[in-house]
Amino acid sequence: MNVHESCSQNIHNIPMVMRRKEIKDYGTAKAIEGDFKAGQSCLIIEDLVTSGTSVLETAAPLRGAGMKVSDAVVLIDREQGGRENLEENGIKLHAIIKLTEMIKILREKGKLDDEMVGIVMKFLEENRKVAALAKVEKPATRVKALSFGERAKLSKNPTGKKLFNIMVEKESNLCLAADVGTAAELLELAEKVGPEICLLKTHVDIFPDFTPDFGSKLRAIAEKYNFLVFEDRKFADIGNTVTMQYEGGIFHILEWADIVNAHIISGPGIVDGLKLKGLPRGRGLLLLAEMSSAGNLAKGDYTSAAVKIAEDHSDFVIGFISVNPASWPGAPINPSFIQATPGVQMVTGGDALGQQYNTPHSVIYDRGSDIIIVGRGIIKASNPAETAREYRLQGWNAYLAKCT
Ligand code: 5BU
Repeated sequence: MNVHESCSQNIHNIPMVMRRKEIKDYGTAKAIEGDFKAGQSCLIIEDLVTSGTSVLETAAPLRGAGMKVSDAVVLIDREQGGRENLEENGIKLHAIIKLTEMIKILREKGKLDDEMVGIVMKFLEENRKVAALAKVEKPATRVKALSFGERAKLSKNPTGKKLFNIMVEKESNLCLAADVGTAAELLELAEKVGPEICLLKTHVDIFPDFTPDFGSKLRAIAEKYNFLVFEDRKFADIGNTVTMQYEGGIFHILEWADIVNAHIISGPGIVDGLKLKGLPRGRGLLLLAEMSSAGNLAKGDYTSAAVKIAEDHSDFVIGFISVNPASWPGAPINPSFIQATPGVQMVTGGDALGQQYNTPHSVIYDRGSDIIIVGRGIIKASNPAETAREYRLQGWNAYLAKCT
């Protein structure tokens, strides 16, 4: 159940709209039935909220149509992170009753025994999906961000343009970091998650079962679901060497990856080298301006140097791997560049080897990025496709909030 509003007259004469659930492409006005104008406020009504995904799914097309969404009323709050996730996306949750309150009442009335109360409470505790609130300085005044559609026109590179356009078409700024154990698993995962993503990121050198037809198989899936392929190769050598690494070896990355990335540690010659091979094929390059791992050295002057090199090669460089582009000197950076950020999960934190995580909303809204790159948050989930949808909605809502 989503927005439970009908277009018909109601007794209080409050105008109502309804989201058509069956329309997938809710970029079109038809996704919302009813009489409304951009700028009007819309209250979302739901029966129950769990992680908040369903409310966000409703908020996205409403906000996309220019309506303000700041509140949602639900009958039951299952207390599994919905309140916090919605709050992070600018929506205040008003619940008639919380699940724990219901359980308490049912216990008092003798409808539940202690054992069942224990089971339910344990389940709730173990299934809480709370996105911790962003701990980033928020700018005092915020300039309305340009839309991806407007930015597509500014990009000088065909792959950059295409990526912006795919994001608009699919309402997705989600990149899947498909770091699974085998190439076969990756292809299977791409089929499942394909509808939710604008970009699929590979580390092709981790696959024991790589075969020369891997690239064409992945590209066929990418075409079917309209996403681009990004090999996270992180080239770092001199220009001459990277031309060979890009084109040759076992992997022939140039053949199948729309996008690759490079460190700038070796200077601008690396971009010249990659461009020599990539530009005639219409490929694009992301420069590593920042990294997500603790103690990394990509900051300050290094980040500024990456921006300068990108400006000098804006026909081939489509943007950056970044963590907090809103904090860079001269921010906001030239909007033709795409910012893609790894280190994203629903909960802030990290792993045992230095990875650091921020939430989708924090990355897109507070830190000024465009694309969330999510790996283990999706691939380790029990249902990767469903989880990818949740990330897509969180990422997209944060983008919409920036544009209004
Ligand atoms: P994770 O499972 O969501 O932590 O995966 C993150 C992915 O992004 C993984 O493939 C990394 O190699 C990649 N990554 C990163 O985590 N941090 C960086 O600064 C860069 C890439 Br660049």
